[in-house]
Amino acid sequence: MYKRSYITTPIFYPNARPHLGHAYTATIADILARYRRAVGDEVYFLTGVDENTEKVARAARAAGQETGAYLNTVVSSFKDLFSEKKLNISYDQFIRTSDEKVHWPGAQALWRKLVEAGDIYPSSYEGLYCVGHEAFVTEKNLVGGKCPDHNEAPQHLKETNYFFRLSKYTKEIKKRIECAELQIIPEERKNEIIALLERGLEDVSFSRPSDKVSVGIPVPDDSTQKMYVWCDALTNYISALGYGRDDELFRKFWPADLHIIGKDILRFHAGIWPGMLLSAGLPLPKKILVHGFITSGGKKMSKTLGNVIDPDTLIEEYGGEAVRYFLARHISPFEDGDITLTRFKETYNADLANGLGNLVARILQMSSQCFEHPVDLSEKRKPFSVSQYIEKFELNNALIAIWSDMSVLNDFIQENKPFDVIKTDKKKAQLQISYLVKELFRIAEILELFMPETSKKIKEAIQQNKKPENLFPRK
Ligand code: ME8
Repeated sequence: MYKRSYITTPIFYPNARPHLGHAYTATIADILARYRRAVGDEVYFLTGVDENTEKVARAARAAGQETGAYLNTVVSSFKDLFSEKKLNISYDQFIRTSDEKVHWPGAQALWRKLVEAGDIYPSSYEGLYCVGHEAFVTEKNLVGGKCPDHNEAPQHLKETNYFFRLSKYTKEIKKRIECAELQIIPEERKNEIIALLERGLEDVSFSRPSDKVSVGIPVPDDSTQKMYVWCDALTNYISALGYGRDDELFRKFWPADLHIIGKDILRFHAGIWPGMLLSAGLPLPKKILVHGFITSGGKKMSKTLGNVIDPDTLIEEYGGEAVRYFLARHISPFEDGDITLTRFKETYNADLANGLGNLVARILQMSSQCFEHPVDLSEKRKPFSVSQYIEKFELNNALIAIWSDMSVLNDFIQENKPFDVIKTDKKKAQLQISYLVKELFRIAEILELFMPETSKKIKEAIQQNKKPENLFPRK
């Protein structure tokens, strides 16, 4: 059935170059967007960066640069990583929240809606603020006086700002999640947010005094305050579609089918965001897919901890397609997954160099020997055989299924030895080899979601009936 499908990633903090965690979210979002396009949906795929934050301003100061210039450099490195020559992320829009024309009108329009609903009120606040999290924290979140995730003591804040009446929406959000109008995937994450909602959501501070923060969107009608960065950031999902300015895309694509996020930002997306939308009288997103964390050598990979694997290092050595493959196949979308350089190399050699690369070379070698013209591919092919997995977001299982189809072809070659049959019975060899070529073409079509360039090269080689360049040289 024809559908419109709006898919988003979080907007990433450009306070440093992108790391493998960002690459992971963008890659699985891209695979799901390609899948929806392949089944005929009209897709709008959004990604971008979260710029109006103290983290970024601080990083710019540390680099001795002006914030705008610093942002342009880091944002280019995100765009470069997502470009066709690297991860090939097929987004329709890359939003920057510093963009006063694209993003700010939507953020301010939504703010006004919350005010109209009577859900914004001034109050004084005293508490602890962790810049790493860009969120208020409590004593019980700390270990030895420091935030354990960022290894830094929080700031002590005492100020007057605006609050959002989130507590009012606790019941309604819980109801919508329980009846799956807003689906949280997987179940474990749904239970986590339900437990939080059962304890009740508290009102949240939604602005900061302008003189205390160096960046931020001005609160409408009060120049002494700037929006709290999460209030600003969450709005990107609708401002990108033109909410608050030209809302044609908004009317077409909202509500989102799928927000893809990491588990660290679940409460913002399944608590604050639905609260804001309910307050504004807007429909809630349909699904939130919450993935785990990539660890390296068993530890969370984070800019602050310094154990980051730079995706560019892997791409330079193995290519963007291999990185996409590893992330989709070897990191479960629902749990934490570990990566080390050794494991990456082993996988590359086993699955891609010896596996896919070798199979393609063998089949096309035989086909170019046996046929003068390319094999006829016009007959109707089987529908997408991995839909059952992808619909459930089991990208790893989809790839396991494809590799098991490939081993069927390898077994077939092993048993029937078409390369020998050619010498004695050309007709029989042609039947065997055309079966192999057609199956390989079908596999290449499915691989388009995971490794678009490789898929294209395999299909072209089949259509030209010639052995392709070595797709995955052994390392
Ligand atoms: O939280 N493993 O931005 P952020 C897997 N700007 N994924 C990871 C990861 C890891 N080790 N580290 C990060 C923010 N991610 C806010 C979001 S949205 C309105 C605002 C991925 O740069 C994962 O998707 O810290 C996580 O949720 C996101 O990057 C956080 O990126």
